[in-house]
Amino acid sequence: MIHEKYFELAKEQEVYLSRKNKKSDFYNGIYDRYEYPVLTREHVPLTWRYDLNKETNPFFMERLGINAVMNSGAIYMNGKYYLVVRIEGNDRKSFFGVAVSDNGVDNFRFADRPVLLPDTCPEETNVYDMRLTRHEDGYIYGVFCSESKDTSVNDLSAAVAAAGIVRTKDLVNWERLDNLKTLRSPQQRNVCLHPEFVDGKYAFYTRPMDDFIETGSGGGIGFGLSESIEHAVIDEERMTSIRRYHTITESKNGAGATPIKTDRGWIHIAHGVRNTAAGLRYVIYAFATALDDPGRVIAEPGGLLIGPRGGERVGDVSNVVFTNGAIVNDRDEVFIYYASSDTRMHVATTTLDKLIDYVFNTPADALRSVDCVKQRIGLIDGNLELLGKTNLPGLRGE
Ligand code: BGC
Ligand code: BMA
Repeated sequence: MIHEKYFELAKEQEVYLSRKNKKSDFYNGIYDRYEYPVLTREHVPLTWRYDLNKETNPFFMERLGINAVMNSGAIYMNGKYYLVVRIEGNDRKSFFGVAVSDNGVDNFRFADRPVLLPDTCPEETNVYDMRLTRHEDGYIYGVFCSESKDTSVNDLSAAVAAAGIVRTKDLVNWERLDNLKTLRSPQQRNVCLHPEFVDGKYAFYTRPMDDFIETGSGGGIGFGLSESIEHAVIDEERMTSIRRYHTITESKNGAGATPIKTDRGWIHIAHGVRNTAAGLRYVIYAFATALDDPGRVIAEPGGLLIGPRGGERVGDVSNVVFTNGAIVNDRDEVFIYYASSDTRMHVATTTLDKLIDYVFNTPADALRSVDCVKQRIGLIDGNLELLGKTNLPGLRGE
């Protein structure tokens, strides 16, 4: 017999899922933010969490709770917006779930069941953060972090991060391929497959790391080619967007959404990390690479594109925004899906024109305070001239 509480919760959940989202009053001219998150743990079907049977679950308890919903890959298919999101159980293990919406900003619904990846990697403990790439070879690829225990050292928390690769045509049937091998980097996280062949090869954005947390000598987001996708191997990784002292990428950076092709270049929406007394702070930034060489940076606006604001700052891993998926729809509208504080998913929307303008016309980081002030005074002087004033009111020395 179905527990009566189920019907009550199902009704409440339906109200929550069908709530209309609206743009918030945040303004920067670059993108819009939204009032509500697009996916939270409350979106996860009740059937994934509760045993509905009154005989076996008389108190209607969550038997397998969900802790968080975050860091999703994204793809536009048949006019709909699909997210392959990282779902973290109360047991700290993550897995992937597919959710779909008609408009990309609300009413996301999960498929009946989460994704069950082929179990080809017995040592793998956790999987997360899938980047989806519609490749010109005809497949949709998912590249994700595959984490295993590092048994070579006597440290319970030591782990190894590698890039797992799956492919699908329908987001239902998934074929698992070999993990990516990078011959010169012991660990990899935040790997993303480029949508097109480069010199006839599969091209990956990588994030070379010396160990599980520290990128060490890894200087930033790498780029490397592989002959095969079934047994992907990268020998040399060259650097694209690099980490720099006293910028938003000082501690780490990594590829985010699959690059977006535009007339001016490939636009990348990535993440940068700096260390603070309150722990690592993750923000989202953007850069562009050349159409004829997607590993070469041709524009990099200074500073962050999206930083954690208000309630976004609070969660399991506070002070984090993180993206691994964006969608451009058939009207050239852009949907940047990002998670806040490893807890919930949001969307920021813009257009391709605005994104191009942002990436190519925002000044680069001048790297030193004095040069940054000069940059800003240049902006102010232009404005004052336009306004017909030569100095600020009250400071004219009159
Ligand atoms: C967590 C990730 C995190 C990584 C590095 C993993 O165990 O699941 O969310 O990014 O550690 O801190
Ligand atoms: C990482 C990522 C994410 C996560 C972030 C903050 O290194 O791979 O999974 O959002 O840390 O915890």
